[in-house]
Amino acid sequence: MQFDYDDQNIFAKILRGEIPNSTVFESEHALAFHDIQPQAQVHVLVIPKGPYVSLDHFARDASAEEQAGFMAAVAEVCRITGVVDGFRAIANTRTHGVQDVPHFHLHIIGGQQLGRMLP
Ligand code: IU
Repeated sequence: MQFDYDDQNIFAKILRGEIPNSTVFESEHALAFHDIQPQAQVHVLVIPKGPYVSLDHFARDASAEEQAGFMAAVAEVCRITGVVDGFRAIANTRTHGVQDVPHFHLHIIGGQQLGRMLP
């Protein structure tokens, strides 16, 4: 599988500081910010700082340090947003997964009771 990263995607622009964001947490390897169209009381996107288009790209090609840094950011977002009663983590991927932005992002959705979600 060939992964071609487009550095003009909107999250790349956010990472370069060309577009503002509502930051929840930032570290060397990851940035987390509030989704501009929240689907629940908590809706945060966690993105790696490296150029990865999707979860499978990140899982295959990111270093162990980048992956650990990303997961640490997820833990920080869960702590900061206080989703102690649970949440949903979603990585929409490519066409079948209805991915709009081609920079890997994990949606952290919660802060309220969610419904069942299957196609
Ligand atoms: P996706 O289908 O998982 O690729 O959804 C992209 C998400 O990014 C979606 O929930 C948008 O509301 C969100 N988003 C954003 O937070 N800021 C932006 O500038 C843009 C999209 I464009």
